Amino acid sequence: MRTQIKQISILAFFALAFVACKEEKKVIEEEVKAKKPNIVFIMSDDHAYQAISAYGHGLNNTPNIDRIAKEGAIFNRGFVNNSICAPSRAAMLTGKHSFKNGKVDNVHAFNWDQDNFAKALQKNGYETALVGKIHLDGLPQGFNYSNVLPGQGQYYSPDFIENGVAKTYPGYITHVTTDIALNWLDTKRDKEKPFMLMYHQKAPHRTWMPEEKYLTLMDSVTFDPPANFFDDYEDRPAAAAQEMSIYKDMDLVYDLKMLDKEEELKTKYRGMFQRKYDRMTDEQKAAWDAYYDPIIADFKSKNLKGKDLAVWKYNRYMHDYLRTIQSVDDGVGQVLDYLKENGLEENTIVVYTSDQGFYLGEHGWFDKRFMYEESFRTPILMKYPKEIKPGTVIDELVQNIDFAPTFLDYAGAEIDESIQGESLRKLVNGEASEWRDAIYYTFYEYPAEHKVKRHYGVRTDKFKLIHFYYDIDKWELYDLEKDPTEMHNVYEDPDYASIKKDMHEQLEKMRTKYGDSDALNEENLEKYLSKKGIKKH
Ligand code: SGN
Ligand code: CA
Repeated sequence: MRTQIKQISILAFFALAFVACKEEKKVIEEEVKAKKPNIVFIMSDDHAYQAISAYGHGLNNTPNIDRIAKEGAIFNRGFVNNSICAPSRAAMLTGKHSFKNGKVDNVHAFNWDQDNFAKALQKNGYETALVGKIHLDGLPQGFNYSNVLPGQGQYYSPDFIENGVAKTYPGYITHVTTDIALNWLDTKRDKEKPFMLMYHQKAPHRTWMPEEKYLTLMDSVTFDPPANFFDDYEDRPAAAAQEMSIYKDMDLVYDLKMLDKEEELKTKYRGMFQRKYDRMTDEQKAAWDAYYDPIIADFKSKNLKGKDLAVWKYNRYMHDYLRTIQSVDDGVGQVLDYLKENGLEENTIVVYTSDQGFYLGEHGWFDKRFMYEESFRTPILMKYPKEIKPGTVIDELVQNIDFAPTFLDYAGAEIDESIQGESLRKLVNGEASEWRDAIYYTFYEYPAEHKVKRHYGVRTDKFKLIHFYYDIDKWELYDLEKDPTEMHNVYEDPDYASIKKDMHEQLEKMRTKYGDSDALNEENLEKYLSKKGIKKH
């Protein structure tokens, strides 16, 4: 009898222990589930998707950025709302189009008092930081720590503003930015809280100054310009009026580093480049000169003209542009390694994007601004091991206004009704039952540098309709399947009459949905002209 009782109590003990253990496991699982993910939002400035090897254009090799796509998702149709720096950043922070958040151009101040996703994450228990380029004046709001570039920033001996206090760092900007970000992750944040870090590089923004280590990278490679490099802009007067041509507008000294000691190359922006060069240390200058001086001598001896000069300029541009990206890629590798080595990989969402795309010779251009694909589109790569399957490919139309609601969704925070973007969470998990079929675009910065006229438009899966206005009134329609490089404006083509009608309807639908109008355009124009002191055309 005694032994029986003993046996029963032993059994009961194990049964209870088993239940308790199961309970405990469940609690731990729930805790892990409930644990808010960390967010690392990586952005570079003017990084063309053509210059990320994961996109398969074969121009360069970015193994670390590619890791994000391999371990997570790549978006083939990521777009911006407005292809210029500050307005794109404002749209990402607020989740709203430019005409709603008020930051329509690089000229007007951004209103930091409005809601942004960093503020919302803070309210939801996050520790937040902003490091590097933001290009929105005033002390950033929504961050426990900020260390940002004043305006565009400088490649060498960069100035920063740390929590409102100005400071100059020795070294090369891309590394300085990475070091500040890693230092915050490692020593400055409250490790009890989930974190959100915005790690934003200046590179590869103009004027593409590489770091010493990469001065000779891809030196032996000759790049063939894109097929439409010598575009004649037929039936595209806005494209014809631009001043962002590699051949005509790229400055030999400022952009292409032909700062000859004899001072024979007296270009328009020579002095501006001299000031950037002067920020280097003697060692940096020596390394720089050792690379560029022979190129300068060779260039002068050749006396290139016409198409030969255009192709030479294109190659010089590509070399420097791609070299600055290599340092960005190294920084991404360091941050990914840090997350891995510190057990943060599983619970951290990593996004890589740019504030817009960039022309790498398409239509003969550099810069951005236009609603044509190369600058409208932007790279987006995203990983989150807990939810996103490695090797995910997303072909739906997504836009920079989608980042804010995506981060809030993952963080379990409320997504305010005024936010115009959509969370990408279900789309990227393969759980979205429906998705948008069109996206809207606006651009306002004109009259200005590069002379890209004011325009707005709509893009669907296969077509794009654009309206250029102010000192022009021109509609353009593209069949993106038949004409992916947008060389043929079919707006007046009778074969496209019904598509034209559909696209006008789509455009009106978009403008109604987001709350845009000609009256708002007129208002923004008046403000712009008066701020810049320009007389109305
Ligand atoms: C600067 C550049 C332009 C560039 C704008 C906007 N000129 O003005 O080439 O289009 O920035 O770029 S520079 O001489 O200063 O390099 S943005 O990314 O900030 O919007
Ligand atoms: Ca930019």
